[in-house]
Amino acid sequence: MPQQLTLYLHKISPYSHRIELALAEANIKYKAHQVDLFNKPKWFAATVNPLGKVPAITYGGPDVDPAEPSSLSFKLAESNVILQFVAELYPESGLLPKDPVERAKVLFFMDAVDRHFDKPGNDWMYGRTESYEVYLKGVEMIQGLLSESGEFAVGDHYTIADATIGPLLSRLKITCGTDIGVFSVGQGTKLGEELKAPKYAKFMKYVQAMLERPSLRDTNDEAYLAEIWKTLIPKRRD
Ligand SMILES: N[C@@H](CCC(=O)N[C@@H](CS)C(=O)NCC(=O)O)C(=O)O
Repeated sequence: MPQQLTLYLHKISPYSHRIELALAEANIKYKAHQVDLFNKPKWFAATVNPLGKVPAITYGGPDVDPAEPSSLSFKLAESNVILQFVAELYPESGLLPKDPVERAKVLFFMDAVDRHFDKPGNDWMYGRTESYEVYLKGVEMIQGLLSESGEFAVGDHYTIADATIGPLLSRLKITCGTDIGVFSVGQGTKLGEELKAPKYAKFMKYVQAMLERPSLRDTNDEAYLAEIWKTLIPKRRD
């Protein structure tokens, strides 16, 4: 009997979305519990993740109401750490290859996504950097790491490397399509146009392949995200 697995998440969180994707791709049964990040219940930091952030999971212990987590379950946070844990729990899922070199490629890709794609993307979107140049450099780096066919991040099937970047790709699409961000008007749209250059063709083909996968397609509420971004992301001052 597999042990209980509960995922604490929020719809706005790309890091939560990473775990949803991996669990869906591996067809793993779990309970999902939305944590209201705008009015966080006290029990969440007290009993699940002291940092109060999602995603977090509980694993094992008795099968309880997620709002009353058991002290007997294992608690884990940090999306990439959770992804690796889930992949190790279900080795037959292929989410993390057995071969040490392929495995290292997956872990390296995940690290590169956080350092060179997610961070500069957020810095630009929230007005901490003036231009999207560093973000575009990140796109080039990620493109260089993609598997030869460009269908998957690593090798010839879905791994946790794809789950790490998937939610960020759907959010990139929203930024380019809606121009929402703390940047000069038109910069989001301009980035979208730049990404159509042949130079980024392999990356864009990969983006398309990921967006079309049922795991992402069925959990991707672009309209909701765009609406909530409009209320949460301040407009540029000039
Ligand atoms: N590095 C963490 C980031 C998690 C994170 O920042 N989660 C945000 C939502 S996207 C959160 O829970 N924020 C609530 C808060 O900080 O109070 C991960 O990869 O899991």
